Amino acid sequence: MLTSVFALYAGAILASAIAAVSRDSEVASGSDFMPGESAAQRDARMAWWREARFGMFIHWGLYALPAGEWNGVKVPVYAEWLMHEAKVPVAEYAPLAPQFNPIGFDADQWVCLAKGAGMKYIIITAKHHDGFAMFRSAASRFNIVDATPFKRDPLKELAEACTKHGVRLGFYYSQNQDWSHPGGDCWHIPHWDKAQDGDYDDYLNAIVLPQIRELFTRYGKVSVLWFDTPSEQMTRERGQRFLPLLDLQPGIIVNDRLGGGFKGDTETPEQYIPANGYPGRDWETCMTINDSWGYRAGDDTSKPFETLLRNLIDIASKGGNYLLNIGPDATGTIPPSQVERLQQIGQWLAVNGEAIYGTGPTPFGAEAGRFSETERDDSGKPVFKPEWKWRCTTKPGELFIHLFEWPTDGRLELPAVQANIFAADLLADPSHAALTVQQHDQRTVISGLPASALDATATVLRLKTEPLV
Ligand code: H79
Repeated sequence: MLTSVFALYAGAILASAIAAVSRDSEVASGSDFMPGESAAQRDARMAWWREARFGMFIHWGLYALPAGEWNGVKVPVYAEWLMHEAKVPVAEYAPLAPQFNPIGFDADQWVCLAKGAGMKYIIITAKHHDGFAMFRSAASRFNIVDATPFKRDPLKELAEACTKHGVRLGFYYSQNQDWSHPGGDCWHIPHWDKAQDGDYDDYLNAIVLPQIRELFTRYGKVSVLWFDTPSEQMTRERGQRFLPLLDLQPGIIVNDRLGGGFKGDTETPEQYIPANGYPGRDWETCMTINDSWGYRAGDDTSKPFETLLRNLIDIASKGGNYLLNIGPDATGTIPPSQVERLQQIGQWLAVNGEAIYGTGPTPFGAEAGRFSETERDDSGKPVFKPEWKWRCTTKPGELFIHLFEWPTDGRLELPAVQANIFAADLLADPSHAALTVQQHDQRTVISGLPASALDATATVLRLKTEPLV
């Protein structure tokens, strides 16, 4: 039965909700990127990230120009994969650079959009798989300052705007794949252009390591380094060459995609929310708003606000972060439907943010859904069927119940809470009128709720608790 199986001692859970993330024995020590780091040092380093819960991913590069179409042929889905999918020769892709002049780019506006959306950090593609650097680089002339009429360094401008507005900045850097520099990896297919032939170590030594050094020394504080798509070539030994660079950015958080068996600081489920999160690990789901990371012409399939907000809440209730992507176009304009979605999320967070930021996972669990007994996915595992009635996030002494469905009779039943609930109200109620709570062995009953939801998408019920004595 839901209540008896999943109701835990809420007092203890609440007190330890955030700390519990790092208690698992596997990560009781520091990061494998930072030998010698203690568990306490790791907790201190991860503290802002665990508080943040919501970040902005930005995929922006030369691929915004073709925007998913090459020689009249639309390539499937991910516009930033165009060069790979259409097998564009290096000498045909490079001439995009002199056409790239995103004069509409406004770092302040982007950072303010993120901030207004309630996002606490930004991760932008410094270099994606196409090999083009969106920053000044002495390691390769294939960069936005040297190869475009724009000549400005958008990462520099973003770094300054982030400092000004109090938003953290991190860099995505494609360390393994590079389709333009000799020796870079081309992801499971043979090189389609002789110009790509070269030595992988030379590529790492001449392009990757110097460019990461540039990113770590010219832009002030870098809060996150986001690697992507390692292949077998990124051995342990090669991965280890990156480690000394991390010393240039004390406190940096690094994801789990360097390769070479390094686990890094964060799990990075892409385009999905894990059924039960990753108990004992920090994690971040990255997702597109529409169907492509990089700008794709005509893709106005932005997910409904309801879906995006539920994802944020679902992720927080499982102890993770939501890294939600925007794909600005080649003029530096963010697609209007993406701006609109972010503003909607920001409006909700302005009222309900305390139920997201710095919260720990649910002490219940069954409310998230269940694994199908009949349906299996491609790898033979049972399919997880989410349920969308409610979710729970926690803080010491508080339970936040995010209600997606509103009870018609003013009365809500929840599983039993093994702590004394001494107050209940709704975050969206300006008067914070007290609701009535009855606690039973198997369930909790809240009554006196308004006839209709205060927020059509998610109304948050706050329960204040103290441990049972
Ligand atoms: O940067 C974003 C993606 O470009 C990159 N990671 C995020 C954050 C990424 N997503 N998936 N992959 C890398 C793995 C590769 C998927 C592929 Fe395909 C499947 C490559 C070729 C087939 C997707 C579909 C891309 C092109 C067609």
